[in-house]
Amino acid sequence: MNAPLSNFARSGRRGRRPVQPRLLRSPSVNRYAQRECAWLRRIYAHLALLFCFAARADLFVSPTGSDANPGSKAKPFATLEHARDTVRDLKRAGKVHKAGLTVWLRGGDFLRTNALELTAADSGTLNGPVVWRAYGNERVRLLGGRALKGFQPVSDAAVLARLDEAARGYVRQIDLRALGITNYGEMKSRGFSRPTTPAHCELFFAGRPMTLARWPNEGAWAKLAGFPAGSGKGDDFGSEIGDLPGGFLYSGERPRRWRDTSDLWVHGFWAWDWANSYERVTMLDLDRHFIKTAPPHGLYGFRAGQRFYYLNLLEELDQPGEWFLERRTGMLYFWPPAEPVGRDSVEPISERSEASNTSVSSTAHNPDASSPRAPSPSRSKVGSTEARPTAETILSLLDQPLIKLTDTSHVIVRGLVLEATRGSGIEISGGAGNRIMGCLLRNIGNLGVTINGGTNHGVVSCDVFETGDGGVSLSGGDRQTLTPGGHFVENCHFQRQGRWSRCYVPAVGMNGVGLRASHNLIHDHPHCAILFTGNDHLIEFNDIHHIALETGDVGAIYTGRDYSFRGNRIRHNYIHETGGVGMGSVGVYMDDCVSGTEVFGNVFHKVHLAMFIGGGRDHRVENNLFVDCDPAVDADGRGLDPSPVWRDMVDTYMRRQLAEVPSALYRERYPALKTLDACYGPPGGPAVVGAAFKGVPPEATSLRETSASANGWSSAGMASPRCSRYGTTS
Ligand SMILES: [Ca+2]
Repeated sequence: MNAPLSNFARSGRRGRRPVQPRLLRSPSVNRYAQRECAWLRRIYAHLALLFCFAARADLFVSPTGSDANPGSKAKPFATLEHARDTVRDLKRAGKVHKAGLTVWLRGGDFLRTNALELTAADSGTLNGPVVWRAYGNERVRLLGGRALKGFQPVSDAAVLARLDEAARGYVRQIDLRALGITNYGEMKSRGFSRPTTPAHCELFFAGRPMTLARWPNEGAWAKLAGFPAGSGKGDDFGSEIGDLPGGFLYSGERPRRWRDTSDLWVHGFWAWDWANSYERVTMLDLDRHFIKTAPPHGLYGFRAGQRFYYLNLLEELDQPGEWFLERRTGMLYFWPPAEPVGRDSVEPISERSEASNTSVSSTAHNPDASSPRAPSPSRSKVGSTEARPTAETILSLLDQPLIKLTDTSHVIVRGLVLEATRGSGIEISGGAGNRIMGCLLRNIGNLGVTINGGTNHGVVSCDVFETGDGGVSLSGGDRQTLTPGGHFVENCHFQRQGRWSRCYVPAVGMNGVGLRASHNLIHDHPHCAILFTGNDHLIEFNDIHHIALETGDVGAIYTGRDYSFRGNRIRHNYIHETGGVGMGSVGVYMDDCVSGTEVFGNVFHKVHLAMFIGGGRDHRVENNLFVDCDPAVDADGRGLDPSPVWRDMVDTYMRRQLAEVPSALYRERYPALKTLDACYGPPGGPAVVGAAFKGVPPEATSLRETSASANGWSSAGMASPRCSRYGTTS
């Protein structure tokens, strides 16, 4: 679980060093040098003029500046909004150089109480972007939270009596109301099939999220004892689960310790190891060992033996790193970790750079990764996440994105730290050609970056750590016309996504047409690394490991349930050492009859099931390397299975999905779709329905030129697949 980072995301070529003053030193005394230097001086003079002209419109902002200043380097503005408005004025006055304009952010924290909102009025041009960028190596942070200072020992005897004896000497308290903090956000039911909503306030210490006091402690689970007689229902797979409104039964007497359960929550994988949710407890019956949760309830039910834990309990604040907020009084209780920094705690960018005595060390200073390159396994000394401790304690407050771009084009956000919002780091909707480059986004309530619509936006060389939901979500392109969106995520490092929502909150999510995820390092995820829907996506050269750490029946790269998701390519990825609970994990998971994916040249190492084809057709699985996988490739024929759950899927759901895309265009682009006519009938009818419909066989998948060192490299479950070719094992 704690494997060393390969750090290939950091291993790209280094950016240019800034121009150093030594270039302008006095020339040496020899005549040749004097002539050369006279010539050079003329060049420098021209360059200086050029820089002067180019820099004329550049603006500077500093947390210690003033909006009464002219926005120069010597007299910077104070607020990002004033800089934005000044850029608008310059644009209107035609004073922006054709090569663009840079808003330089000087070092320090910009405390954000609202999103920095950019619109079409703030756009640059293709050759003249508007750049919002950290100055030099200075540490520039857009902070959505507030540093808490002044923790005191707990003195209230009633509170001490509620704390575990072992914790009493260590728990500290701070009065948030006295600090003027009264908006704590709402704890909401989050998880599988729940909407994305801003997080409640969260506590971060030394750059890492702390744990809301829980039982059992992190890494352990309680097991659901069952459900009341009479509340059971079928789970579609032959077993019985308890109806959600009917509540569930627990075992043991731990809840008898709790004095106040008015804001008690439970988090569990209630029926399946891939569907979790947080639920507020509305009834705790100590005698019946019975719990009821608040509506609206989730999708499934309560199954005996499934994992869950209790959270948000003062009495369970019993180890370093746990905290609890008494919302009625605004008193926050916290046991600070004795050793404040874990292995992956990350210092601010500038400190990392200073420590390594180089200006171009981290990804934040190496955003010029515009072309593909081979990953390197070497560990970058300067990119090391073995960080020096800081004891900063931050509570997230902002419930919006830190930066929001709406219909904005050709804006570059570069080299910033975005931290501690309850919402997402950056939201982009509409527009074209924006870049998020070399930023560190961490301790975010929702997602790092969301991109909805528009074209050709890119997230490049960013570190995205500790997000409550996903990492980067790309949505773009048009499935009705198969027009590509062109968004991409490249050379980024993702770790510990899904801190709160756990399932289906991938490091990279792609939805639409023609999107790309390449050269990313993704690890330490409870569920899947890359999840996509739609067409013509490219997923290549990603290094993915230690995913599915808390879930089962999940793929590192995952999609499913649509015969029209075609033209997707999964190439040259390295997927290794994946986790998996219960049913385990899959490397490339083509679920529920999804079809027509190219899986080429990937390396799978120590993945339970490397390549799974769940009933799909027309896949091309070629030239992959499987090492220590069990098995290498598995396929089934669920599209032919007559049981209702599968027959309904292909007869109702898949038929409807096919009807939602233009048939002629799709048949032209993906000719293999025509072979479905034998199952469903041709376009325009007559449709094959009712008893005549016999399901959809898993035909025409190509498996070849594949090497495997595994315990059996191909097996088949359910109805037997009819793959057209099989290679030989080696
Ligand atoms: Ca605890």
